[in-house]
Amino acid sequence: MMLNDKSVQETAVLVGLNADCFKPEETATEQSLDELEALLETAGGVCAAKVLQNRHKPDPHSFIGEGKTQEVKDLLESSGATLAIFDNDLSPSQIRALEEILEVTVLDRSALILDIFAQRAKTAEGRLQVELAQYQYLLPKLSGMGKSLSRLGGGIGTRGPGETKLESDRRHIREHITRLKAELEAVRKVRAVQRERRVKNAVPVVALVGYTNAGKSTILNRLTDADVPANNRLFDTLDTTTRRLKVSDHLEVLLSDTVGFIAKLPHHLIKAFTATLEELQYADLLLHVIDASDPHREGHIAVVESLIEKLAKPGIPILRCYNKADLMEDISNLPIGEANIPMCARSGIGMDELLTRIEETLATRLHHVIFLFPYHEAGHLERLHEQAQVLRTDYTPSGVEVEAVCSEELYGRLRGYLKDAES
Ligand SMILES: Nc1nc2c(ncn2[C@@H]2O[C@H](COP(=O)(O)OP(=O)(O)OP(=O)(O)O)[C@@H](O)[C@H]2O)c(=O)[nH]1
Ligand SMILES: [Mg+2]
Repeated sequence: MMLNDKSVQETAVLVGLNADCFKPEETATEQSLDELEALLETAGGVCAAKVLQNRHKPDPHSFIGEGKTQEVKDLLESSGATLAIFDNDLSPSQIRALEEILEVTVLDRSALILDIFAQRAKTAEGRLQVELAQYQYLLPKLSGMGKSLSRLGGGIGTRGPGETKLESDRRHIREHITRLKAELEAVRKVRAVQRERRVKNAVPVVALVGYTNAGKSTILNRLTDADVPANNRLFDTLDTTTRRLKVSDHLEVLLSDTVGFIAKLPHHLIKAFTATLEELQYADLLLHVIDASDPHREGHIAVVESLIEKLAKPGIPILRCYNKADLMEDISNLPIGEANIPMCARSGIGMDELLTRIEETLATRLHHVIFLFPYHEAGHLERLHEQAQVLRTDYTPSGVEVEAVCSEELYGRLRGYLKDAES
């Protein structure tokens, strides 16, 4: 057991402003403060107190108002907390003003999420994306930075670009951003080549999407031998993992796990993670994984759906996986309907149903057929191998018989060769 575990944990007071003039995604609520606490714990910190202030509009100087700032200051002093984390996005001048009054480091939700991503990023691509997001977040704030930049040592909000890097001038950071973008572009090119190969092989892509901690990685592990870590914490997965999945005897797909979503995801992160999230653009089917037992389920569904709308192909079919049904006392209030599947990924309940639904959904876009090509037209075989899934090839006296799963388009072009075309 680690003795000093507690001593390295940073304590923070969490603050949120609920202002009438804010848009819903800008405002803080009790629920978003609870989520901020979960984010803080994920980052390795401890919450000393949560303060929610209601105002008509933000105070031009102290954001939450003089009286409330004093209350936060008292809480900081009595608890010995060294951080004040705001649920709302703060401007550089707001951060500077608040740090002057509160005399501790002030962070906002975006900085905290970026910090978690910096801790979690494992692959080269993930690290590049997080670093890019951090620099893009920092750049406009640079001139206004007070304490946050001068903090020594590690701790929440300081991971990622190192202290010395932060002190260098804006031009240096701009150059660095350009370099990171170029490196990411190179990564994207490699992906594009891989994707082209997949398109040629006509393997449909199914992507798991959903709120963080909903159970996406658990489902991928259940269905394939991916062995992706699936822990009970936010943003466990940052990198896309793709595995082949045999859905049925005649359908194979690629199943991808993706980064989880959360309310108020910093737009720098979404932008920086385009390479990873691009996976959604090319998917043929989305599995929206939902923690059915979460009291804020409907809010989470709305957040994910609005991000799907931004990031995925319009009109893409979506199956909703109501996961963690085992944690619900009463599952009768789950929506019923073909696109909704109750399940418990941890024990495997509902997985067969999921496979059936995947097949049914994709089947309307795919044709499972048997062609018979006369030997002098066997050239079509090559095209089938390139653009469809060939399941069986038999050389019979009347020609080459090919059993395949192919797209609507290819089906249209080759339907004249269907074995049972007459019947
Ligand atoms: N009770 C219960 N727990 C589950 C179920 N499915 C997953 N979990 C747990 O929920 C937690 C999160 O699961 P993950 O699969 O890591 O979730 P994720 O959506 O990949 O999360 P991120 O990668 O962090 O976005 C883990 O502790 C899982 O064991 C389920 O059906 N029932
Ligand atoms: Mg995961």
